[in-house]
Amino acid sequence: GKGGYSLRTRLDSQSGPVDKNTVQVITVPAPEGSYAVPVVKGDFNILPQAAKIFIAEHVALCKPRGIYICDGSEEEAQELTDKLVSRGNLEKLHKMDNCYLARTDPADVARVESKTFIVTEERSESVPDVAEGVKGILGQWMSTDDATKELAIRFPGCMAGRNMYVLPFCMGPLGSPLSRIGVQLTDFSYVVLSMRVMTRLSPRVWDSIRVGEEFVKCVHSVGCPRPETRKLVNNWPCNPEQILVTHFPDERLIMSYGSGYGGNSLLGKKCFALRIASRLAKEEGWLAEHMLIMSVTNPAGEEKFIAAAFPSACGKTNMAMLQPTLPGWKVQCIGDDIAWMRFDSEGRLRAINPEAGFFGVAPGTNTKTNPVAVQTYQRNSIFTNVGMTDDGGIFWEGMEKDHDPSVGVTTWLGQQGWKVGEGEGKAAHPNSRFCCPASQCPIIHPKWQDPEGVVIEAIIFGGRRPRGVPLVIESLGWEHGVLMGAALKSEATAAAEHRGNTIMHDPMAMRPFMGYNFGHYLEHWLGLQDNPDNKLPKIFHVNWFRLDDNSGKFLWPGFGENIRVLDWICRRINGEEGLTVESAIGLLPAPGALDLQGLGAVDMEQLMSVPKDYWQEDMEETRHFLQQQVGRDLPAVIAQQVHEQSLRVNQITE
Ligand code: TSX
Ligand code: MN
Repeated sequence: GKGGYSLRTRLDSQSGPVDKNTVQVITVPAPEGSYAVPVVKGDFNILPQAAKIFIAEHVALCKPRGIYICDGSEEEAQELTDKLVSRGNLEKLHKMDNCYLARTDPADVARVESKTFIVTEERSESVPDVAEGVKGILGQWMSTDDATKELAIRFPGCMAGRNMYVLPFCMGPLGSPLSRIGVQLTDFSYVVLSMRVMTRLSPRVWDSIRVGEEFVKCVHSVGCPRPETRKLVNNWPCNPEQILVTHFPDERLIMSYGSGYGGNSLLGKKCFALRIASRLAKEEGWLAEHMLIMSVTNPAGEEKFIAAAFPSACGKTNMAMLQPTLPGWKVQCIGDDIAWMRFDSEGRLRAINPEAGFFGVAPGTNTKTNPVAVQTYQRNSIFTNVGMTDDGGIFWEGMEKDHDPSVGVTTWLGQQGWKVGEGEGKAAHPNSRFCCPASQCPIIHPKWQDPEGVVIEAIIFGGRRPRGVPLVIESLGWEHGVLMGAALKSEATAAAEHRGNTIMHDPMAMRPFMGYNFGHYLEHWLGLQDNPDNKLPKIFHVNWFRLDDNSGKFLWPGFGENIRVLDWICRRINGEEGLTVESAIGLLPAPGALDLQGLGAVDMEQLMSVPKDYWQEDMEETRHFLQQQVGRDLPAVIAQQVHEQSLRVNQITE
């Protein structure tokens, strides 16, 4: 294809009907001539031609010893689980119901942003035109030639001695017009089991391909051909020195090598549902966003659907499963990580959750911070890099109050006899995960699989901002709201490669997940207002993390009390008057407009204040950031919004 990563392979169509269930491949030119690889499960012959070609090309490239065509069934999952248990890859958690623990090689514990690339003909398609000498943080581009070279030193023969698993999957409800299909090839059955939780893994996808539906091609290898040259740690196959995650948006292709971990290996999630999908969405006029989707119902029974984008370590999953403290209110969850949204023929913004499970950060999750998640992962779940209690339960940092301290823990590194308060180091890796089916969530919304999606009436951006940023701000309009998203920043997380307590930019919470030039992305968002039929949702910014300037304590109790902010947002959607006061940075709740009944003392004056000196500096920093990182690709409308907000901030009288 167009500048693509092309394999000189084709299916052997001359050899007549294939009666043996094998994948016949001919490499062109043929170093080894024609050969066949046994299909150890499933029937290759009945697959649609486009899938056969994709598989055969990559069989010829990766040289697996067998092909295992997955059907997503329970029996299949049991077979693969048993095999992983017998090899010591998975450990059964006897205290729980059908739950397993995986320990990775400690060198393979997170997404690797530095090895993640978007590959296009032109650099400017993938990343903004940054200022000379500036390192862009909004994604990385690799040329087609370089990518072809890098893949050519990794993929040939990379699955030798291993099975190639073939996963037909759907992102979003099967049959929804908002959904997309993919086929992932992988040589690690842990990935199969995780993809079975996180996506709709179903042979029905073959039928869609047969009638011509486009599918995203996902190729994943841990990069450990047999016989192994590198000694496995924890029996976890990976090749950390050679990790490379490449996306070819023009070809709807993802090639990921060297890592078995989450975002590097479950290609339906970040690679497909965000990076590739954001490109598809741009081409086709929709949105693929790093957002939770929730519904909020007030005591009168009025329901609203909200999407919200938060950088990591802001409690996005907790928010998606919030337990309201105000009587009569109800929150239901549609998704905790990704939203695909499109305006329908009546101009309503329809959203689906493309995923089928939650792949959440474990540490910090407990019966106080997220009782709903705790219930969700009690069965049929896979835990990665958490601690294991001596009675076959799970343990991680933040779970101390849910745990009997006399029970010993085996740490994620396999160290036995670790005890709370005594043990050296941590029980769980800070980026350890639970992976559980969304269907088990006790507050999953009845419409979570509705093919039409749900109607989004508000978009919330949020960050972890210890200083200067009020609890909640409503944007002055769509363009100002897009600026709020573009200027999103948050106190940095320990989960990623970046560390420390600095405030980092994470525009739209999409910094690690942009599939194309962020300037073009902003243009796309702005362009949504050009269709007069579109009912644009209101845009808000929230900050649960502001600290008291004197005591250093959190000014806002957060968690279930956040329903008070959602209540105000719902009333704003209804157009209720008298709820706001104008400020330099947007509309704030008018005194008395937030329902604070039953809350202890909250210093609302400090919580809502807009300090002039802080915001003058912040606007200057934002202007600098956008100029440096988006440069000439920054839409004039956004530059103008920055300019106007700066003028308003300069006029603050304190
Ligand atoms: O998830 C959080 N949310 C959203 C919940 C719906 N967290 C945890 C973030 C880490 C991933 C929060 N932490 C929230 C919040 O609203 N707020 C805070 C800060 C905070 C922490 C503790 C207390 C109050 C605020 N109070 C006590 O510990 C008693
Ligand atoms: Mn996420």
